[in-house]
Amino acid sequence: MGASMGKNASLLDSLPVGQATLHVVMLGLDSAGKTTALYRLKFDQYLNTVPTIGFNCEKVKGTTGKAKGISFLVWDVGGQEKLRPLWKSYTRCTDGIVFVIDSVDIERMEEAKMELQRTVRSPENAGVPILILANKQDLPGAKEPRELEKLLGLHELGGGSQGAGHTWHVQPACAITGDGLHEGMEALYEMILKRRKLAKQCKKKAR
Ligand SMILES: Nc1nc2c(ncn2[C@@H]2O[C@H](COP(=O)(O)OP(=O)(O)OP(=O)(O)O)[C@@H](O)[C@H]2O)c(=O)[nH]1
Ligand SMILES: [Mg+2]
Repeated sequence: MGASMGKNASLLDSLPVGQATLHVVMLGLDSAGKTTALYRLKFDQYLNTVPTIGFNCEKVKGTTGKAKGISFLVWDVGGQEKLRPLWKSYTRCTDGIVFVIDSVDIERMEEAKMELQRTVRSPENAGVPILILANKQDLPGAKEPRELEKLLGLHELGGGSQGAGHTWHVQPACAITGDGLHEGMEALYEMILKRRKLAKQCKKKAR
């Protein structure tokens, strides 16, 4: 993470986390479960969804671990093919990206990988922490996180979950029941925190 972050760290990166609302963008192929996850996080219940044309936006509070009480402004962007070119206007200056995967949609896993890699490799998103939400774990045949790491080429992102390049974390989840969602937000928060700490250190060194 360090190398790419130093160049792109914004002023926001040096602010203490917890005093401001963190901006998070939720992306992923259509029907991956983004809106279901957003409403589950926001209202703590299952709400029926329709395909998102445009976006939904909700303020969500962290409930677990270090993220408890932290506010996240979550932008849930429509995932249909014709809407994907719009993703980059939402990821501009975001603190973190949640990429939602339908863990049983093997047929479109390569497509999901392509979109994820495109998003992550965009220079504007350099160093932005990525939470991969391995959704629909309640369904038979759901791929496990380790398998998804391989299928999505996460190790190609530069250094793995702890090393140089992007920091990422794969969180198994079920948006219908809410299992894993808050744990995922906590993991994302910790990655954001780590990134900001590093940005601060880089600035100190540069002085
Ligand atoms: N079994 C199961 N179904 C889920 C889960 N999460 C979402 N779904 C279902 O998947 C379908 C699509 O969910 P959405 O949340 O609308 O998907 P989306 O990613 O927002 O799709 P777009 O808005 O088109 O990008 C709905 O029928 C949900 O009920 C899950 O964890 N398990
Ligand atoms: Mg949606």
